[in-house]
Amino acid sequence: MEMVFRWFGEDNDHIPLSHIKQIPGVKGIVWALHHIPAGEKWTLHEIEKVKKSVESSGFNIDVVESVNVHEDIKLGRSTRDYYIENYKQTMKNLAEAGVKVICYNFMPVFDWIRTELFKELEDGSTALFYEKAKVEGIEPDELAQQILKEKSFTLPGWEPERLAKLSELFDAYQEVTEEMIWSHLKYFLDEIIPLAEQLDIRMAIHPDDPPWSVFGLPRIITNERNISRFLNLVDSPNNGLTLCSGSLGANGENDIPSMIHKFGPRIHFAHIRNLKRYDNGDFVETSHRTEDGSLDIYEIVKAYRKQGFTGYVRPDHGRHIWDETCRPGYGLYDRALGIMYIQGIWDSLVRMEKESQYAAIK
Ligand code: CS2
Ligand code: MN
Repeated sequence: MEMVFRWFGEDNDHIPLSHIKQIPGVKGIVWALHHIPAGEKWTLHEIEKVKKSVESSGFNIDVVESVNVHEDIKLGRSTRDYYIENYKQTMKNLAEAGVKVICYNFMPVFDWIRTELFKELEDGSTALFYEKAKVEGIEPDELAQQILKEKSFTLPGWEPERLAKLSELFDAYQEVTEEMIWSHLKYFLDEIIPLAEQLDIRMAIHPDDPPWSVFGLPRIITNERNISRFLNLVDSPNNGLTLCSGSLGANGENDIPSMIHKFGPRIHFAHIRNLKRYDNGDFVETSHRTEDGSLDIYEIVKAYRKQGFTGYVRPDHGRHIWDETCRPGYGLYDRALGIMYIQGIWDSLVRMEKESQYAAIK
């Protein structure tokens, strides 16, 4: 397991790399060119700039999250080939710079969805919250307005160019069924996975967050059965997963440790976080600690250890604590606590294995 930390860039993140360096065990920065709209090429020149600052701070740039997929590709429009060519060029440039894993998603229109970004928890910290009834009773653009009223940060997944075209996009998806999304995804994979094999890049799709249909939009990367189907669309080790415990775990029927065992070597990137599910379908993000949420983070880390997981892992989101002013989910403090919890479990599992081997020899 290699610990990495998401960082939004020199001008776009309040956390300096030197502070990330003080979190024990972090080897790499998860990054992206956030200013480049989906569908446009990432030039080698722009990539090299990030590489320089990240590497000079003592981190690797092995993991990118995300190279976003243009809506025309998801919609299967005739213009998709143009955007796929751009995507391939970006992959080539990233490979040239030394990138190993590209995280992306295939969610129509929206990336993740929440109804509140700073919901107060019992201990006075705040966290991302999803209220089912609210999503069911609101128009998507109204929710977007509410979410974005706090203008002090940019939100990945809620980029202005995406929101500017909201109603046009909703119209375009009217006729698009889940089966059509599957076939558009297959078309995309047939194009990019052979190139990923040549370049030695591992593609890692992120599950849909939350893992169910929202606003009537089709969503397919939602459960074990669908993930198996996804992996078989193109059965190559380079066609893999970002296994996000918090995204999939919003549905209590998703058994994350069992997925880790089932998909083992196809998981290239692990997102680990906890959340608390309520009976009415709401959920709130919590600290990583098993006792604080509905997911058994101990069992999740144990499943990775048993799989001999050597991929990348990040703490995904954290709460906002100690009065930190930060981008929702992406503060320094709680993600650092999450890292220490994950590493604490991992290290004690390693020690227990050694001790039992030692006992067996004696
Ligand atoms: C992330 C997603 O910030 C987040 O909530 O989990 O935006 C994630 O980066 C993308 O879905 C991955 O493509
Ligand atoms: Mn995630």
